[in-house]
Amino acid sequence: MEKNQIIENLNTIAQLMELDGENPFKVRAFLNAARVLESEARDLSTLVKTGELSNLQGIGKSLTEAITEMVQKNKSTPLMELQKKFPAGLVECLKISGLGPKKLKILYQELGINNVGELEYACKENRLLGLKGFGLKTQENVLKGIAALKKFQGRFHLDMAWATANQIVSYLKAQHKGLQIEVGGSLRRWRETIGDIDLLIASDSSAEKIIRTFQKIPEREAVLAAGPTKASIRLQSGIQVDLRVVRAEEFPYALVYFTGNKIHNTALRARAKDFGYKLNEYGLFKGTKLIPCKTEADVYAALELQYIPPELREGFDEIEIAAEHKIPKLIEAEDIQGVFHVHSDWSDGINTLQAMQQEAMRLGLRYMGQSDHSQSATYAGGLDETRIKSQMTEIEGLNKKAKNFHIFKGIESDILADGSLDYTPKILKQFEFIIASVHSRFKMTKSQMTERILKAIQNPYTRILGHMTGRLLLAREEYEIDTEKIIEAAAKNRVAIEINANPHRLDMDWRFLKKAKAAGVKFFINPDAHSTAGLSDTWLGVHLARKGWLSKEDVINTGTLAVVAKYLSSKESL
Ligand code: DGT
Ligand code: CA
Ligand code: CA
Ligand code: ZN
Repeated sequence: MEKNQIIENLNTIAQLMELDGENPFKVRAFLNAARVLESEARDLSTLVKTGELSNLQGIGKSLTEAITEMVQKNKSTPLMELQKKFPAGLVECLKISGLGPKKLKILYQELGINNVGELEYACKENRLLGLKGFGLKTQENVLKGIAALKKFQGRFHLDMAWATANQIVSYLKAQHKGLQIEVGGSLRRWRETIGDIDLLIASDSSAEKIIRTFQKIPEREAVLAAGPTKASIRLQSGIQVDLRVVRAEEFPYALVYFTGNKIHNTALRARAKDFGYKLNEYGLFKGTKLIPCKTEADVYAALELQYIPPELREGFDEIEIAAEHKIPKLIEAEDIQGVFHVHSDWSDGINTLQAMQQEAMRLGLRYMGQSDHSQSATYAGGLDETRIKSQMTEIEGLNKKAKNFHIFKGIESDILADGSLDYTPKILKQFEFIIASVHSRFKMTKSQMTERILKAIQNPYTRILGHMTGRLLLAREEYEIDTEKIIEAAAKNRVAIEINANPHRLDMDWRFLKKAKAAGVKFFINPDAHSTAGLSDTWLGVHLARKGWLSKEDVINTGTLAVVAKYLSSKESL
């Protein structure tokens, strides 16, 4: 084993020992040994052979053994033993700068954090704030440390990718007035996670100048490739950006080419071939003659297809359906009239109810469904009966004062392990709506978890099923469930399914929306906001709904206040 690796292992052993509650002297001995080796110029294997190792300052019997094993056998028993005691993901958390083993131990024990993704999500939900020795500053530092670590992970959340893309587009437009530029690739298709950002520019004469500007963007970390019409850079955040410049005439064809996924694009080229054409990024040709198109819609029309919105270009059945001109009018951002699933500082949000109300009004919304956590969610400041009453009084006061805006009184009730909701019926019936969500005990078998959720759906008080699969994108796999059974039960019991628009969730998965719609399910697009800023995630959810082929009519919170109020009171009286 190389010396550098040995030093790293000694440090890791020390950190894991501390996590394990080992005697501080022993921990320090390992840290000290790592430092001694760093400043030791002589060859380690020689020191081992001659027995000189144990003469070094502070290197006693157990350290001599540990180092000798690494040098001679290329492994470390103490390290392996310690690693067995903790989830691998937790060990990974030790790499987060600014987060030492002492703090990590608290997070592991108090919040059940198992990996970096869970930790990031816990920060976003302000879970750290209630812990002893933690504050807003620590939470921010942990998030910064995670961002640094994730640079090397390879995929990125949708919100971060869009923020980055918009920033680059503004930068380029500021330097090149009137620039025609579009985002392409998975980002334009609004995939839930993004590999890299693809940008497409139309320019007949300034390609090289634009490429030069692009390479000079202040956030760059490295230029990976650069030619006369294309370039790739990596930003400090770790995300890669591919830029391509085409002639103005080629732009619509190139945009089609750089937006659809491979399956969609291949099917499109095959269709062009059936028409006796050839389609590529430079144009649609009959022989050598270009079939003129000014827009993407023209390209689709030339292939006798209805325009296919980017979100649908995933290579399922969109081309067949476009050929029959049967793609429905998809939901749009302006259709949203209000939001449900909002947290405040009554539980784990960071803003007051009033601040959430003001922000929702500023966003042009007409109503908000307040749903803090229920009593079992002690980690999130869940509400007991007394606090529910006080919150309801506050909401009534806010409602009296606000014209043209209404807060519905609700709760996000934990679905307990046995499938029941988190309060007695006497309390449950005081709410105007209940979102039922799983927040604990994720590791059940598929049939147990399905039964648990089915029972919650059958509960007459449940109106919305929250973040159905429990996935945390790039962090935690979804729990296993029988999706079809759940969809069927939701339709039958008139329980709406949430499209959770939080960029870490985007759950239920858009791939099942079409099926759920066909079964008769209705949806809510919910921000699951834990701060005023979080309310705007709603519009990410709109694009995910579009990916699932949903229209305005499928989504309850596109209705007016009166319609939604009627919907909420219309289920069999309880
Ligand atoms: P990503 O970046 O992994 O999230 O996914 P995409 O879909 O953005 O993939 P990317 O960046 O490799 O490609 C960008 C776009 O260009 C994507 O819409 C597919 C298209 N594309 C790239 N290379 C080819 C190709 O060789 N053939 C075809 N038909 N399309 C391609
Ligand atoms: Ca891409
Ligand atoms: Ca790319
Ligand atoms: Zn939740």
